[in-house]
Amino acid sequence: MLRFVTAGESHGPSLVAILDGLPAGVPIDVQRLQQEMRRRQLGYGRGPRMQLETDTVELLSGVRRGITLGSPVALMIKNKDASIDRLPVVTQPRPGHADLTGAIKYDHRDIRNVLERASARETAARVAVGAVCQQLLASLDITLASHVTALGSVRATPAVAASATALRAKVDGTPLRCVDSAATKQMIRQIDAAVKTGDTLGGVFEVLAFGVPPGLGSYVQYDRRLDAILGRAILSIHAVKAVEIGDGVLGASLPGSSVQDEIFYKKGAGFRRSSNRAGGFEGGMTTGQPIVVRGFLKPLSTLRKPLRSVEINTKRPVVATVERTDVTTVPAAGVIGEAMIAFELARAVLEKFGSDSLRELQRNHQSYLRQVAQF
Ligand code: EPS
Repeated sequence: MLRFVTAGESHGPSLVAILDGLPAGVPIDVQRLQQEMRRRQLGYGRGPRMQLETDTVELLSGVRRGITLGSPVALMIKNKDASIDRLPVVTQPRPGHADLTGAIKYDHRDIRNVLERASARETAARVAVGAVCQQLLASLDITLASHVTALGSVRATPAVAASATALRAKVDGTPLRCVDSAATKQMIRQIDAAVKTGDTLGGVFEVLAFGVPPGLGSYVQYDRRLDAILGRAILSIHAVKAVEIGDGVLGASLPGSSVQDEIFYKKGAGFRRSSNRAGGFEGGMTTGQPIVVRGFLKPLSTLRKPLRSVEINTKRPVVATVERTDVTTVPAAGVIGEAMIAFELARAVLEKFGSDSLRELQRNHQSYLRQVAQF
């Protein structure tokens, strides 16, 4: 079973992740890992911390001469800002962050003990894990990309992408990882306005996965439904408050005849659909069409224009602590979304094709694809 844990505080010495359960024989390209880390740091509206950090990944175990060994892979990202022991005590919780409930739950009188771990900096470790998983998936021709579909009140025109490579090429060099350049300009204007007022902005990112075989996940038990698993994975990302798969939200207000993807068959080409409103899932299983998952982020809760709060010792009304922060992280959240989906897909693939080595995995995968083609 593929699993991972992360450790590390935002301003501690480093972030660490252990990814356990990878098959042996997977080539790991460290340069490509590094590119994924860099993608998480980009985006107009990110704060000064991203100028400071390089988010360099060190592979500590589980990989030898660029190939996985089948043993746990440990990854480390050293923090340049490792000032945790010098940072002041925090006693004025920020509404919307983990501050107050975290302090109550763990009985901390210094909220810094909560916010250091609750910080979205932890997602750097997740992106490192996801980047390794993407390399495993690439060996089965499963590829992922993401883009921003809305930021603040601005919505982008939907992206039409035939492949992850095409979508990445379209968005990764743009300031907000968005296909719509006119919408990007408006988004930038909103970010600039939020900088002036000390506010923050949320938005929506979309993750797509291409080349996914039909039949990952299962309808037979609630906890084997892969769409539900992906929903949890996306909701686990900081500030995400809602998830959508395919046209899920729109579909709720339409008649059934306008929502399902009709089935066609052509000799030689097999079964096909002319639409993908289901976002690649029916009955909790992948259909073989691209997976389309969206994450909806609330605006970040660290505000330079702080909201009303209460000092936890005196119980007097105050305004919340002002921490250095980003104005928006929606472009980065898409990259984190990719990492989380990559991890869950890698896990589902390994569960279905059970494998200790890449060779065995590729053989089982190919044999299943032949079976599917003959159905
Ligand atoms: C982040 C690092 C953090 C924040 C952000 C994400 O760095 P610092 O706290 O030093 O500015 O920029 O964290 C949050 C938005 C949050 O709410 O915790 C990162 O590496 O992504």
